[in-house]
Amino acid sequence: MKILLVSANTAETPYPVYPLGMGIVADALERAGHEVAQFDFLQSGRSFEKLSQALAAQSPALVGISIRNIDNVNLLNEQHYIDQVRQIVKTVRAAVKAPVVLGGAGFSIMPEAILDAVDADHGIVGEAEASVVAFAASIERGERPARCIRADGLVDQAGIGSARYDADIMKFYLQHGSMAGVQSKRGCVHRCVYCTYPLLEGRVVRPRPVKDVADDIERLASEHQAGYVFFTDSIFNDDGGHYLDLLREMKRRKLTVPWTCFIKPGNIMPEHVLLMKETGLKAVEIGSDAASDTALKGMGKDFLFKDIVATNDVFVSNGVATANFFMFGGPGETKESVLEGIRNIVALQKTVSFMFMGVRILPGTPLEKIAINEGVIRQGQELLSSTYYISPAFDRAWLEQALTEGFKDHRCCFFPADKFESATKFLHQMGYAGSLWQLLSPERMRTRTYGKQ
Ligand code: B12
Repeated sequence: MKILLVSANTAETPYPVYPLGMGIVADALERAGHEVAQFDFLQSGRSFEKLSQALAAQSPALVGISIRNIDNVNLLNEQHYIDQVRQIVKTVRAAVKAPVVLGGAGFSIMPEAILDAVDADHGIVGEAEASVVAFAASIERGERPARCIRADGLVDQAGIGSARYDADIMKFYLQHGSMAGVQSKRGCVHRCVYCTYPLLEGRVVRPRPVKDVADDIERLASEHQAGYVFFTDSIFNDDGGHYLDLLREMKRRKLTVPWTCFIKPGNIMPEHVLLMKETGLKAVEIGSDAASDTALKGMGKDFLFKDIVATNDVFVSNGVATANFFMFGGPGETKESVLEGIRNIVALQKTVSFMFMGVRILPGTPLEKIAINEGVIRQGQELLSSTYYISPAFDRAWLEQALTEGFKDHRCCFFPADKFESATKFLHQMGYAGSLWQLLSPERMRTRTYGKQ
């Protein structure tokens, strides 16, 4: 059967991101014998006309739309992406009779609301390697599957797909500052109150076979000339240490393509950093998330601010660039903890810090319950239009003022977090890859940590 997959994501902040989920779905469907074409709406220049042309050229019997982002989770500069998906669905309907199925991380967070908002026929919640194949078979048999499909369970670790990286789409992303995405595991065991990762990926860590992951990296380097890899795992340094097995395999194969990842503060030893560096690590994004012990506790974190300091130090002292990301205004946050957090961040050595104000409330998270209990939202309130939690201990204006004042004289502290990105858009268009925050602190970067593709 002919299937057209469309990546609807057009977000360019902090940089355009290769549509990895669509690539994995494409691979699963092709292996099942379907003829699959991939269309990237950002690469097309957000052109509905080009989409209509692709539909006319392929005449698909099924159209799948990948929805990665609902919004940009930035209260101070809100961007919403679902209206654009509705336009994409409308364009598909005008061109072909094929049923439209939705999927993707953004979709899976609030499937029913998005199905209604964009008027699609079906949606598949969660990881789709197996479920999309069963769904396509059912469409091919002329059946009418359920509107919203939830897989019975998670795919096993060997079943986590490798993406069919499309050469033209990859070229576009590499030329526009993206890194090539590779996923090495799924699952999150932590209980951060605001986070959807356990809902999307399950609560048990499922590492992919290290051979498969290393093969992906080799393929990206040799076939796509990828000069920088991003491990898209929600946390790279899992507590079980599976990431060390992958690093050993990369070392055995002498893989040294520059790479970066998300790190959770807490369990990193100098020997781990050295192994990471030997395999190409250049920079890490530390998921610090809150800046005082009070705020960390309120966010459900199992580490303290001293662990953030130690993790930052172990990378920096070994020549790896770091960025830290913080949210202010979460549950339990007080005026005192905000001011303490600002002092803590300013004192954090040799790093770049990005600050967000307010915490996006997403369905199914503990934060949704907290917000209902505190009267911030109503039971059953729709959350598609972005809704943020700000601690009742202060008002929004006070928090914005405190953060603006607190960080205004600090070159490496960015509030709002996207302040830095307008400056880097130009560099991304020139083909410089990744989160260019490393450029900010050249004296901290003895090694070159970014590269023109
Ligand atoms: C890694 C990551 C990043 C990295 C990406 C690096 C890179 N080079 O790829 C960085 C740090 C850059 C980033 C940035 C942002 N991110 Co982010 N990111 C993630 C994360 C952790 C993993 C995404 C990923 O690649 N997963 C691996 C792929 C394979 O999985 P997948 O896409 O979900 O695909 C599977 C299924 O969804 C499904 N599927 C996918 N497509 C389709 C299509 C069809 C038809 C079907 C049936 C199924 C299907 O099948 C796939 C295989 O099983 C997710 C959270 C998560 N755990 O998913 C957030 C997440 C996607 N990000 C999110 C957001 C908001 C952002 C930002 C807007 C934040 C910001 N303000 O900067 C930006 C946007 C960037 C951009 N240009 O789009 C949100 C989106 C939800 C929302 N609120 O809108 C998520 C879900 C996190 C969250 N808050 O809950 N992100």
